[in-house]
Amino acid sequence: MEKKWWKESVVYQIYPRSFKDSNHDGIGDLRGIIEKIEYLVWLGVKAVWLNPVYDSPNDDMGYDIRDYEKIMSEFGTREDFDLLLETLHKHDIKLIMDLVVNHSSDEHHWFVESRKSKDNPYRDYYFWKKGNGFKEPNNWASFFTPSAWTYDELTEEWYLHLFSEKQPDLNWDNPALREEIYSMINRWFDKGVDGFRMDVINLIAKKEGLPDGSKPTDGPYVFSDEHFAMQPKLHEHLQEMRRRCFDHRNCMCVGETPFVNTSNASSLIETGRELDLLFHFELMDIDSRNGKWDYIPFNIMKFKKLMNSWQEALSWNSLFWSNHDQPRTVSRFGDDSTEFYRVQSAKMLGVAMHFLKGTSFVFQGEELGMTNYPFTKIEELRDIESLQFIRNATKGDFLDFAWKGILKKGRDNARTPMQWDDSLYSGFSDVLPWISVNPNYSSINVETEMNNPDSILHFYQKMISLKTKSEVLIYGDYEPLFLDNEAFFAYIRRHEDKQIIVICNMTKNHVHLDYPKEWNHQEVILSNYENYDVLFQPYEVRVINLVQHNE
Ligand code: ISL
Ligand code: CA
Repeated sequence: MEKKWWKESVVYQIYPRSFKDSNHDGIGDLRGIIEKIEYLVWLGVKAVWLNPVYDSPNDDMGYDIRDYEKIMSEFGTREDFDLLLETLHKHDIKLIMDLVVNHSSDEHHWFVESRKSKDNPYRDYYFWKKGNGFKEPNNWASFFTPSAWTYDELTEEWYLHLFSEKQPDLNWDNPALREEIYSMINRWFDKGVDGFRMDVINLIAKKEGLPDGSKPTDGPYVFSDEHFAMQPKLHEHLQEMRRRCFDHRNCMCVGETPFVNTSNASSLIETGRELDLLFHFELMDIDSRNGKWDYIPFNIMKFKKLMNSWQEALSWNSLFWSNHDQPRTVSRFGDDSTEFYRVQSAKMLGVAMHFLKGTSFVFQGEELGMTNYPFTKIEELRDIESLQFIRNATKGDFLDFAWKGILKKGRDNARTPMQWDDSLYSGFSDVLPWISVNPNYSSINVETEMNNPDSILHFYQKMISLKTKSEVLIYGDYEPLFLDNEAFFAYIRRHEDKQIIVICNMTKNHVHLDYPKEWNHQEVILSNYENYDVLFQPYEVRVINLVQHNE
């Protein structure tokens, strides 16, 4: 197994808008992050992934980039960025940037030009097409709006956008565009960044001719990933990008790749070595049926099967419970119904995921056991996806369904301000923040948890320290245990003559587990309880270091 820094690092994901406000405008910023670097050092993370910090009109919170080489003015200046990078590096923390090149903002100068005329040199940087009569060129649905096309009167053509109409898709068939993107990436590398998280990178190649999607649908538009995800051309683009930007550097590129499964994932990261890591969506989709809003309860057996199949499919996985697009981990997969269960289940989940084989990503606030937000009115929402959804669900049953969906799955759950202490606005800012602070901040916050050795925060610190220092937990093989057991998620990690066993009771019940007697007198290196018995306590996690006795 090839050794790499990014295999030995736990990555901490920072959503800059909600991390720390340093200049009293209610918006998190780069100087705010610099103020908190000591915290990251204490936590033991070795890399930070920043959500987009580039100039943007913020239709989709920075995922609509107006200028790839300018810092968003709300977040600070180029000097602030340089200082952040320098300070992180001084503390031995790498910096991973977000790379959003499936689409740009409609305010990017490429698009401003492209829109001007059919023979503009930038026309072909995007997808422009004549309508099909008075209708869109094809029937594709977008992630955020009903249709993936918007009509532009000036040239009487439509442009493609898989996301909002302010996020036109870039045309990767255009070689000039690809050159611009590679140069931009290389300039960031030359400044010293250590890698990229590549937004919906497996959607950049579209099927030639942009044919209609053929999935069954009730409405006029259908989600046509068969024509825009994992297309053969994708591999050509990624291989070229790797040659031009990544190959000769000691960097890490992790692709965000919806619609990827255990059979096609290895074409991206093993055979082709196009990416180092990928974020698939199979766990994120585990509790829904027809699209993300159609919630079904989390099922332990399904979870076990899924995690096991990914551990077996890839030699190296990305390990994450949540991110800025997902609800809070403990509310979703754990139990925030009582304080006791919240604490115990958050600790158990932390180990269950992060001691698997792969690179761990911890989303800000996960280490505190931050929870979903009790949204009650539309005015509290900020996310374009939730807003579009709720506005289209104007009445009756559907409105009910929409609110339930938003409470369970809405992206704003992840985006409320980081809870630093129990002062007004949770120490995130001293003025009203851009999005409300979760009302539970007075008990769930860094300061309170720092003062409590039994907190989730201290547990995460220990867990991260074990994960980043143990050869077994980093490079060791994985093997599932008790696969048919309906309460426990358990596995063993093995490296040379060392073995570590992880046992997680994923239920709130006391459950009996018959395990080999010889494990009994072994060292428990991490647990959320103090006394160990064959009867496991609610959400108990037990990590056992198996010492081999040489006869
Ligand atoms: O969050 C989602 C809907 O619930 C996903 O479908 C999401 O849109 C998809 O995973 C792509 O996410 C990424 O690209 C989007 C951006 O809105 C997300 O924040 C980003 O993570 C468009 O750039
Ligand atoms: Ca600010």
